[in-house]
Amino acid sequence: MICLSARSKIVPNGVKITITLSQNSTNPVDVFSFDADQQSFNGLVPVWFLSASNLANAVSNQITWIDTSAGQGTNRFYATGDAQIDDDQDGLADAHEMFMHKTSHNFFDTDFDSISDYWEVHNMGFNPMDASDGWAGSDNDGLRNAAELWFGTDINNPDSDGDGILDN
Ligand SMILES: [Ca+2]
Ligand SMILES: [Ca+2]
Ligand SMILES: [Ca+2]
Ligand SMILES: [Ca+2]
Repeated sequence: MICLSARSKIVPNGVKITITLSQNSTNPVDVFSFDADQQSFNGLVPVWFLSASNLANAVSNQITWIDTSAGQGTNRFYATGDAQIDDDQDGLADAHEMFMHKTSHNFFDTDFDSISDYWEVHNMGFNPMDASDGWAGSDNDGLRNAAELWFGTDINNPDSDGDGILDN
């Protein structure tokens, strides 16, 4: 695990985030934020937003970024994460899984519906924490959505190749 530490400071045009990396890391960094209604911190429970991505670690081991969208009167929390570490190699960085998708960074298919977390999030618009979308058959051709992906057929077309025979 790469060690990161960050501190924030209010500057005239927003909030300046200064991230310090461990000496041996050259990986880019993502910044996540969460706006709380009250001044309470709910940790990883809420969905955090990706505020900045792939901030480059240039010469020193410090990265700075200014959040110009930080408004007065909001309680905005920040977190930083390594943009490349991906323990389960599903294509989603550990930090994205933890802060944004709430999926496991140890299982590439957190809900066990046979569709990887990455594919659910980026290609399908499915819920990576709910297996019912992968198991469903959207077009009633007798094939579950996960099987259609496996065979390369269309989940929304019962006869993907138009040969008059259903995909199953
Ligand atoms: Ca992952
Ligand atoms: Ca899945
Ligand atoms: Ca799913
Ligand atoms: Ca189909």
